[in-house]
Amino acid sequence: MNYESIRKVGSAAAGLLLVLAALVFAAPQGIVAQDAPAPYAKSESMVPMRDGVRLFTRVFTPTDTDEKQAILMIRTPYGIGETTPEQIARILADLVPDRYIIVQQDIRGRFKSEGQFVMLRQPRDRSDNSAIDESTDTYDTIEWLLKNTNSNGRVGIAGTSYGAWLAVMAMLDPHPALKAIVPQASPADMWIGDDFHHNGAFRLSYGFEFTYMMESSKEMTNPANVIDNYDVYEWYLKLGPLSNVDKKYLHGKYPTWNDFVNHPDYDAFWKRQAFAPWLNRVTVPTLNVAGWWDQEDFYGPIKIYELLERHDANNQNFLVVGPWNHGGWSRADGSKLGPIDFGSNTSAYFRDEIRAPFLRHHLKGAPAPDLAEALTFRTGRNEWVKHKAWPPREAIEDKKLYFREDRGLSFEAPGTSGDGYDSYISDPDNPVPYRARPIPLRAGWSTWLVDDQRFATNRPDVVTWVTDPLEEDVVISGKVIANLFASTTGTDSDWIFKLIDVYPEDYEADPALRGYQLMIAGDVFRGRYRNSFEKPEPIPANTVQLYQIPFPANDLVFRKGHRIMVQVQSSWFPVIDRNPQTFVQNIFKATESDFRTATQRIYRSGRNASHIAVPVETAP
Ligand code: PG9
Repeated sequence: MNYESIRKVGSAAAGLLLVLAALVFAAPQGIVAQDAPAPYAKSESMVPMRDGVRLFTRVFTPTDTDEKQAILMIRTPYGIGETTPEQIARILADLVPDRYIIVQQDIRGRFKSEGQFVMLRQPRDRSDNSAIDESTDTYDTIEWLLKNTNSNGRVGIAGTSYGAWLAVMAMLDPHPALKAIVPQASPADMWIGDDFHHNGAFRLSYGFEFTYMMESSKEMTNPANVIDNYDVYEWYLKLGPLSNVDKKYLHGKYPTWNDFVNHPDYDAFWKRQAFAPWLNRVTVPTLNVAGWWDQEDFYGPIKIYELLERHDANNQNFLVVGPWNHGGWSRADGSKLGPIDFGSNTSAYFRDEIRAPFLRHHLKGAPAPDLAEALTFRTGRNEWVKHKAWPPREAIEDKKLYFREDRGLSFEAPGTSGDGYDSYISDPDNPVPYRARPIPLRAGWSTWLVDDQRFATNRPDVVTWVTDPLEEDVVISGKVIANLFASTTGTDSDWIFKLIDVYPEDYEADPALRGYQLMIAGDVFRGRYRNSFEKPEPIPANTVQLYQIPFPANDLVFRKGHRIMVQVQSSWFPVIDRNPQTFVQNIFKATESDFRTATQRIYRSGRNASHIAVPVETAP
């Protein structure tokens, strides 16, 4: 698909959008092969929507058969480019044998399509008959395709990230011909856990760069136009408070940035954009796909699966989670992510054994594949595990892993008295980088979640607790929740929690991984929202408060001989904006003088025993 033109954008776009939806779904990246002549004829049309706006649409029709075929549709805001039949055949290689009619479309307001683009356009007001949204645009396109192609009357939609979100939107009021969707890493809630915020903390580098890239024009604009430091950490630090973004660069002209500024809290705007209010029935068989190390949208696919599952009386909703980054299921070789080896080609397995049979069944009438309710790749042991339910309910014991004295971590609870704590100073002028510096605009974004955390471990503003080497494997399967009892001398604070798998010093399987600190879960919580996401409150200074950081899902084995580590810190820059550490009503409007150093304490005994709640699988 359009990844050629995205490549031209280069820089952050290439990093942020490496796999971009553009690749949408199969796109085995990294295959450099001579394109063989492909059995597709290509045609392009401006397809009219109900309000008269026309969307640029390309249809690839199989030329080596006269039979009616199913339609596989891909919609994107990233531009469908100049794709040739040969390119589409290469990108969707695993689906070519099934001879789908393949349809690509630029969504409303993007690239060659007419109309106005709205970032994650909210579902329309159904009382207004003239209203449109992505659901109606998909409906109208399907209606046109049924009349203008030699189809068997069945349509599937797949996509990655924004393209996945569009696929989920299509199921809100589905066209009756829509028979299957495969959303891969769809966001579900941009304030709680996907691209733009996590638990109220703003994802600064992503939020700024994505907005600039998408809303400077109808096409993609390179953030390197404005980000001129090699080390983006330095650029964002020099930027100062968020209010400088408009003063220096965006000047109130970027709708998405304006939304960030005008909706700092979890208000009706974010709730209406999220999927929770809308996914109250399963209208179309859905294969939800997520990656354990997805640097953009991991919350989304798990949340969508869970929302649909509440209404899945006919067993049409499935979940697959693999050891992937954002789009990793599309890579030619899914046996590694960064330096971590998974022992088999996990992406090819997913494409060939899960996705293709799922689509073949629903779109071509092939026998139903034996799909597990939830299929997860259990890292550490490197095996696919079939679950009857997600999160799993059988053979699970809820345990607590406690922060202990001497920076220890243990399943043994501390005493019931005392007020032991560990402490650090958080300085907004010297925030903890989220990756080892320098942090270039281009490289490393797509794999930063598997970076070795040793660069952070010895910083004085990062506190680390670690177990002894494990005497036996510890299998964690389900939902992990960090429970931090913490105080600050300030009146607002961020709490970043990381759960880390520490490889043995004498790791023989791969000497390059000796002592490696692999993050297997990490997230931020903005302290002002501890009682309510809707109504932020100052934190009472020097008072212990409980902060809970839930993780969407985990399934892994901490191997015998490894150690389990946790880290807590109060900044993660510039992936997360700096908290002023002084309560202000709207951090997007904070000024330089609001930013203050704070002394943080993490408590670990008595009533304030910080711990992680972990679902541990008991031996079968
Ligand atoms: N993570 C990207 C995105 C999706 C939806 C909204 C904003 C950004 C993407 O890869 O498409």
